Amino acid sequence: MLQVEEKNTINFETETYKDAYSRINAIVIEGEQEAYENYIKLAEMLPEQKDELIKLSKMENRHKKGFQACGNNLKVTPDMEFAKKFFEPLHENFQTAAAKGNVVTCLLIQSLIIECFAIAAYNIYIPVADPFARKITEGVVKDEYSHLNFGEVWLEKHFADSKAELQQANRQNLPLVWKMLNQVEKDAKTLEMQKEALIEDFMIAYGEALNNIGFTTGEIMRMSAYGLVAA
Ligand code: PL3
Ligand code: FE2
Ligand code: FE2
Repeated sequence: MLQVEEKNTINFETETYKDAYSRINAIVIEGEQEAYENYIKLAEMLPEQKDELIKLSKMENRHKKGFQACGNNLKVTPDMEFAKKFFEPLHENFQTAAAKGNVVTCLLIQSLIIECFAIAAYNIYIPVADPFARKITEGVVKDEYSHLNFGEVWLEKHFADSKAELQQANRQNLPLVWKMLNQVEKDAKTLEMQKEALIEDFMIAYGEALNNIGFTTGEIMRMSAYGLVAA
């Protein structure tokens, strides 16, 4: 296949770009921080996988530092207050599930939903990123596939016992992803990232994950539709 180098005409120094970046960058930093905390929690909940999960949490901490450097590089101050609010509903659902010992729900929120969201966002961002951020994001997205894989492998192994909880957790949490996407749509567009592309990539990654875990195509379609119904 012929690869044509895409010409990047974005001016990363305009106030408009930097203003949008202050929120998107904060969302990503907060997302990596949440992921870091969530994997530490999961390590407590799954003592057999403790070492592996602590390793994943450390990767998330490195991702956070990488994205902080991206903001610094563009002389942007991330709006962390905005980002905290952005993640609050998903954060609350994870905390509630963890308090109840619902490890399946915790895995669905972190290793499926958040990781697929990150994979979609980072893949769409890479071609339109500034050269510094592109390098960092390329490294990060590789790790995110391995985090998604952790969730897939565990859930596939425990599929029979997890299926009902997964469907319930999907129904509760997928609509939150659409709400989050709607909130970020305008700023993402300023960074030349289209909402439709984000949705498409998210649904592909999420659908593939559900397939790998053991859901049938019909089940995946029904589970995907819940997000749309409540959007
Ligand atoms: C898990 O390892 C990390 C979780 C991060 C979640 C990021 C979600 C980002 C959604 C916002 C869309 C835009 C942009 C990306 C630019 C880097
Ligand atoms: Fe990450
Ligand atoms: Fe991750």
